[in-house]
Amino acid sequence: MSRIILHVDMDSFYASVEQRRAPSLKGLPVVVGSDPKSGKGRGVVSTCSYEAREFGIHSGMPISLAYKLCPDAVYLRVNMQLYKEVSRRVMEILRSKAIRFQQVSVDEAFLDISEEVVDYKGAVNVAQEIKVQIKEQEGLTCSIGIAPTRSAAKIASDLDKPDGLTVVEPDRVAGFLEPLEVRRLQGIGRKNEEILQGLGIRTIGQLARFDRDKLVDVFGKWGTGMYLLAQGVDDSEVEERGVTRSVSREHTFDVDIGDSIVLYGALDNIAGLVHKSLQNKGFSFRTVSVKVRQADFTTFTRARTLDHDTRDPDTIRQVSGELASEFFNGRKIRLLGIRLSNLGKNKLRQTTLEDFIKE
Ligand code: TTP
Ligand code: MG
Repeated sequence: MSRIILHVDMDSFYASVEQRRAPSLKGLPVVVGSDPKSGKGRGVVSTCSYEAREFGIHSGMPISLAYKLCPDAVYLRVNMQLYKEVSRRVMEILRSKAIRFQQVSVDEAFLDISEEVVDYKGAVNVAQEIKVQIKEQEGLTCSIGIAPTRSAAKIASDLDKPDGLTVVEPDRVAGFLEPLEVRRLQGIGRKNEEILQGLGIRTIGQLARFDRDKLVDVFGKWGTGMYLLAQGVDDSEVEERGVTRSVSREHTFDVDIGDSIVLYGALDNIAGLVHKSLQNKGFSFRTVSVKVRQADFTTFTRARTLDHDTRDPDTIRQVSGELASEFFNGRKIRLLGIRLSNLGKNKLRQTTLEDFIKE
């Protein structure tokens, strides 16, 4: 089942906070960073207002160059304590909207609202609510991307800044990514971009259609990673760090496998591994999901929720086997995975005989 993920990113964050604090700065080019020292400063620009961006100024640029481009801009030192306070309040608003929430920097966060809304229309309502609340409470604007994956949502939030809202419905992900430059994919920086250009790849669509094995030759494991991202495949989850919401294990076969006996055996192994990490963390579970990626990278997940909490390894084996069985039909499979979720919060557990044997 496809997910609904929001990526929220504040617009010109430090500069907007400064403009909010001193309304006389509204509409002016504001540069936040180190002291320009009349053009002799040696530090960099942290960020700048959209008015300053019109002069070509941007984050990371030497402050001396910014000064050359626009000496009349308002230059302010970084007031981290202030930005952190505002950030904390903004994140509180966001956290209240989703069970699955993850702050990834001072001004951005992911929300997986698959459980809070039923469709993308509902998601747009949530996004608009977020915008209104942040505007009313903090006087700031943000840009939001909505998509079925984290990586597409992040790219989407950046496309229509400031105060943007970009929605990418599940059946539109590939088409959405297709014309964009590869640089927009996370993990593809200037260096990788150059290498890809050498291969004749400029857009994400071109990358998605390129030969995967050749990418692996050039980039190693990351070749497969970027290939999948370009297809719009990204199953990374929105998870607050430090909070365990699920335990999972997966395995990619060295060669694609069609033999169901071998596949059931592999699934049993994975079940054993995932059970071990469940034990280490002291959780029980209620939901078992399996992930099956076929040789052509088509990926399926199937899940079943039990009517009771359990820690039983045989239940993991049995349920995952049943869930995966529809895919063990001779078709070649590249990857298998098992995830346990709906974890029991009570870490105190009954010791079973099996625990003595294993520990
Ligand atoms: P960003 O979200 O990358 O930038 P931004 O919010 O200023 O502008 P945009 O509207 O394009 O999102 O970063 C958030 C804050 O992090 C930014 O306000 C300042 C800080 N920052 C730095 O200090 N140095 C940097 O190089 C970058 C990119 C950001
Ligand atoms: Mg930002």
